[in-house]
Amino acid sequence: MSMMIDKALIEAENATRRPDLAQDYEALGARLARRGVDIEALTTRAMGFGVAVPSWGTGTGGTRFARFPGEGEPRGIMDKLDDCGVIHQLTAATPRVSLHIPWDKADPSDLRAKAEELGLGFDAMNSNTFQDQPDQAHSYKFGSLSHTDAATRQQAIAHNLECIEIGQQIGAKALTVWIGDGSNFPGQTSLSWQFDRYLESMKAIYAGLPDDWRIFSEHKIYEPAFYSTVVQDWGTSLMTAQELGPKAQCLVDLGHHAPNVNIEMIVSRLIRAGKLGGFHFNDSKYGDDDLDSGTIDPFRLFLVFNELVELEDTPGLDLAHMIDQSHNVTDPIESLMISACEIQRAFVQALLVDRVALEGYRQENDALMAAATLREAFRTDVEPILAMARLRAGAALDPVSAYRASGYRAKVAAERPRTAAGGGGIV
Ligand code: LRH
Ligand code: MN
Ligand code: MN
Repeated sequence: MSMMIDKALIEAENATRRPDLAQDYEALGARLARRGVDIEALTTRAMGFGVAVPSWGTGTGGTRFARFPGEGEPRGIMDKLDDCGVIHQLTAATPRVSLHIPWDKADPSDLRAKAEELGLGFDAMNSNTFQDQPDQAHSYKFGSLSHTDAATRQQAIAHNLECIEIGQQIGAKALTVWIGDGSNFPGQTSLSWQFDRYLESMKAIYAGLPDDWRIFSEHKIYEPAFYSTVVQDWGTSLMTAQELGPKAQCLVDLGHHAPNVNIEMIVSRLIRAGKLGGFHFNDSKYGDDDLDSGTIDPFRLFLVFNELVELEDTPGLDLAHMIDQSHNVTDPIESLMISACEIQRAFVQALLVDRVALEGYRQENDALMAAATLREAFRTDVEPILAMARLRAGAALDPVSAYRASGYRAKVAAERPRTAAGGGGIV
């Protein structure tokens, strides 16, 4: 049974907000027209924007200390897809889901049928060689694709090939590889030979990639390895993508950098190298916090999109926009809806940058006015554009309000048994 939200409820919710939106949209339209900007063009772009939801984000996350599950946690991938269907229904901004294998392993035809029923597609597949599964022959305690033991490496390669195979059956077109391999002590591993082994394994996976697929290499500065990590930054990720070939690109997870790193610069460099494949959006204060997008540093998110918009006509640029978050104290559906809207907001704000003026200020070395040009776009309240995009797509003007009014969580809680609280874990 589909758990989608009743359309009449969304319409009733929207009806109460429509008059205000009409006024706000008109006022913003007039304001933008004075700047020579057509609000309708922006609304069309907003409607065309989509970001994928991570299946694993629909359950309450946890830290290594504890997990505090909420009501009605999804029991498996079919429940997760139901939740993703609601997120898309109410935001019209999340048309695809990114799966993690083996967490989401199921009969591919069931996955396809369920997604179809919910109007969803699938984005990049994610492999998992950072945990041991109950039935596996070789442990990843000391690494996976870069392990010293050839049989362990082979097992990790085979898992990635299986992810591609599953993905092919459900219409996915990319595989994201993130490994936890590294070391906890200086001297524990050879920084050089370990990377060579990783590359060799990645080449074996690349060889099994269909022609119309891409493989994304995701870097992360540290964790779970605390002294060294094999793919620790965008330099190693770029080396990997260049070594593998044209179907290999880099994935930037916003939380995977040291504090203060200029991520928008990394984005620009990777695009210029033809090697930016996609994103894992989230926000962070300290490390890989996986907090909701745009909740800590919305200006940084805007600056990332500023680069994307400035370079959007780059030939061959085809980005997989995905969210990667962990929700510990909120209803994951609400967090994912808010995040999708914040990502979409950053995109629309970046579209507002007066690029002709900006380039003029750059040429004149007018640093103050160049920065002011960006701020003018960032400070513009584009909510009426986002809301209008949702209204026209049949989604909710206020997704969280409609979701709460629907009683969805209580309804699914009646079917989904409470999950156990307790020890840590990332999902
Ligand atoms: C690693 C990561 C990676 C994993 C996900 C669960 O920190 O960002 O993308 O697949 O978390
Ligand atoms: Mn990630
Ligand atoms: Mn992460």
